[in-house]
Amino acid sequence: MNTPTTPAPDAAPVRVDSAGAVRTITLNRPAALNSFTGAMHAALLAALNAAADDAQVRCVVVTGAGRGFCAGQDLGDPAMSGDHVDIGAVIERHYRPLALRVRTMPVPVVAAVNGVAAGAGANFALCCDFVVAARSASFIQAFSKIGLVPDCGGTWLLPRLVGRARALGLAMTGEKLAAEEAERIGLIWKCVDDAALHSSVSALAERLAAMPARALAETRRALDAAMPMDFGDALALEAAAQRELGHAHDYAEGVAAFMAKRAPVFVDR
Ligand code: T3D
Repeated sequence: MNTPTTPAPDAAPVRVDSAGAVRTITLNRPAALNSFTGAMHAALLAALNAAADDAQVRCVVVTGAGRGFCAGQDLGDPAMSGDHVDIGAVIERHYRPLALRVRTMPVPVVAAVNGVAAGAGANFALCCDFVVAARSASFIQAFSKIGLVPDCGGTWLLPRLVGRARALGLAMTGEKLAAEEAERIGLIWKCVDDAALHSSVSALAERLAAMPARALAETRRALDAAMPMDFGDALALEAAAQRELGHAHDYAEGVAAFMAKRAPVFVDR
């Protein structure tokens, strides 16, 4: 049973719920497919920061209220769109901090994509460590249709996830990609039946929450850092990471639990 940790009215742009060590953040502007306004950005970043700062939280899930996950920028928000708005400043103020926050969380982040994810909404999901999508969900790099380039990390993420040809194809055409196809080409972790989304994500989040969070965050950091490196530098990076983790509680606990044939209790973040 989820326990609300933020007594937010329904109109709040994000809802925050906790169940054990799993913190769920729900984008909550369903009438506009949870598209980003300045207020939603502020609330989302605050919720992510709060989860990062709370030692009890060991996995974060982000999802959308209603039939969509997130349709990207709210194109009707006068504060963030329109003729006289410096879009570069909007990206610097909102999307860059959001993407960096997700990619540096001390715990794993799972996107539960319940419906369409378009524009920055799609790339916000792809910033997460795991994307589990309902079969009826879809991913749209909608930027080209309004004369923009992929943002919220899309230019970096897409070619790394699916290769240059598919990245360019998706970004230039803005075609809708079904969740099943997104899984097939390696854009996302899993596509599941709509009715199974909640239970699949809960099971994954609980499993991740029981794992050594610090090692998982280091794994993300090391994989991302190794991408532009040559093999030798990546080996050195691995040695440095193992050196650090080898002094941490969770390594001792993991080995002790293995030897004693008991379940480990990981606490590091
Ligand atoms: O400042 C900047 O602009 C820079 C930042 C850029 C980052 C970006 O994300 S750029 C990309 C912005 N997003 C889009 O271009 C996507 C626009 N939306 C769509 O193409 C479609 O809505 C979808 C393909 C996502 C879903 O289509 P469908 O047919 O399922 O739903 P719908 O009827 O189009 O939308 C439902 C409602 O949500 C509708 O409102 P209404 O008519 O019922 O009152 C629609 O206007 C609203 N909505 C959907 N997307 C947005 C939106 N309202 C504002 N902004 C949106 N992005």
